[in-house]
Amino acid sequence: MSNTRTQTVSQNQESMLKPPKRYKVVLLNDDYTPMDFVVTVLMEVFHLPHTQAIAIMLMVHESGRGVCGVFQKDIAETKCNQVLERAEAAGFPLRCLTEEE
Ligand code: TYC
Repeated sequence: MSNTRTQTVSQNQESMLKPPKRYKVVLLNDDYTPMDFVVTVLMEVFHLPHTQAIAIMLMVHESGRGVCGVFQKDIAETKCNQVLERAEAAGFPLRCLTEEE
């Protein structure tokens, strides 16, 4: 049985050896957000080229959801919040979430 100190040390060693968890930013479809708004958000928040932003938007439109990118946790959450803030500011019900890979 390990005491608190050895447990902390071994947890730290483990986190040093393992690659950090990665998180998908997932965009969800809705019936109201305009396609060009989604494309602009994808280009500006995820720095995607126009062709790729259109491809992801159409994937979400046709299948219900799509992955915008995969990042470390804090970056994924920041990008997700940026999408939600832009949608709310523009009055669109665009939804976005993060998911462990
Ligand atoms: N379904 C929307 C429309 O027809 C477009 C859309 C695409 C909305 C992707 C959200 O994440 C989304 N205007």
